[in-house]
Amino acid sequence: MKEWYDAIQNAQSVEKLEEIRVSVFGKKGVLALEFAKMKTATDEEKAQIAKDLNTHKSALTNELMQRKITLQTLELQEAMRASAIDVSLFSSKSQSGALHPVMETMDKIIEYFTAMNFDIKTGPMVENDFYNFEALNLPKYHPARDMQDTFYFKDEMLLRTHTSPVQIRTMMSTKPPIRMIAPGAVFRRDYDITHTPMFHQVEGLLVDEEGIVSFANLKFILENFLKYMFGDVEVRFRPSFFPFTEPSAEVDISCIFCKGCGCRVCSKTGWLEVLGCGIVDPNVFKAVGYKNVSGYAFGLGVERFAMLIHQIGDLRSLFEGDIKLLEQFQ
Ligand code: 2NL
Repeated sequence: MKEWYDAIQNAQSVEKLEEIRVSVFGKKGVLALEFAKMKTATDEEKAQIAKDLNTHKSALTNELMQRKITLQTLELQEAMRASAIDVSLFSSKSQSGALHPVMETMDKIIEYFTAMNFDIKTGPMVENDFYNFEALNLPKYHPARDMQDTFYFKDEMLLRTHTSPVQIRTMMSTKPPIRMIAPGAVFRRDYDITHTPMFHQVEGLLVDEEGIVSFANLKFILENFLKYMFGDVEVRFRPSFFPFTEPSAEVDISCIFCKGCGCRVCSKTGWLEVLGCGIVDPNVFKAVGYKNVSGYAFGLGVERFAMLIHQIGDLRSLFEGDIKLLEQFQ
């Protein structure tokens, strides 16, 4: 029997131990064989054999159990060691996402106007003729309504061409005073290096009792805004025309590339056009049912700002989703 005690002690795996258990305790195992020998023994011998065998049986059972626990522990430790993660190993560089330059620019614009106490308002992109054109002093047959410029659905529905319908909706649902910006996507049928069929605008509107809002207020808020966005630049207001404002102005900054000396980007003028603005036309207030109020409004293209800030030449590259371009803005 000694050999079996040795075999148990020398077993190197739980699997091997199981083989030994079968060889000792199995139906045709050594214990069964030894017990079978009792048949031919005398009564005294039988008693002695049975006593010896039962002692071995419980001793071997005990040995097996002990060895099994030892081996299981060793095997668990080995499994844990094999599957352990070496935190000191070098890893390959992981990819991380980043904010799109248009959204980053949008966030900075929103940050300024939020600090100036403007509310942020949004509205539907699919609009109707009234909110997008009629209420903005763009009557039927106005050239801006041209099929060539606007994406139309049936029943006078369309994709908004500016975010002004958000201001119209806000005025029709709330009383003055109003101090808001409307950021969002707008749509026009245009596609070249400076135009894409979808782009983003931020428009602003301030309305208060008649006589309170002046062009000087508008000038202050926009001059301050452009210095916040572009740093130390000159700001210039040029008379212009929009159907929804009177008087109207376009706003230029001194060229951020040549500091006003004249280069390719500013077409040698030294100036870059960045926004449009004006005093809200009385016809707009009439359309929304406002009386005895005055206000100013402005609008800008977010992609144009992003292009100038990041020196991107072709507007279309902002929408191609090319990783090579986007990686540069991480
Ligand atoms: C531009 C010019 C502008 C407005 C937008 C506006 C809205 C209402 C009433 C009056 Cl509800 N005006 N918006 C006014 C002046 C200019 O945008 O060049 N945008 C890219």
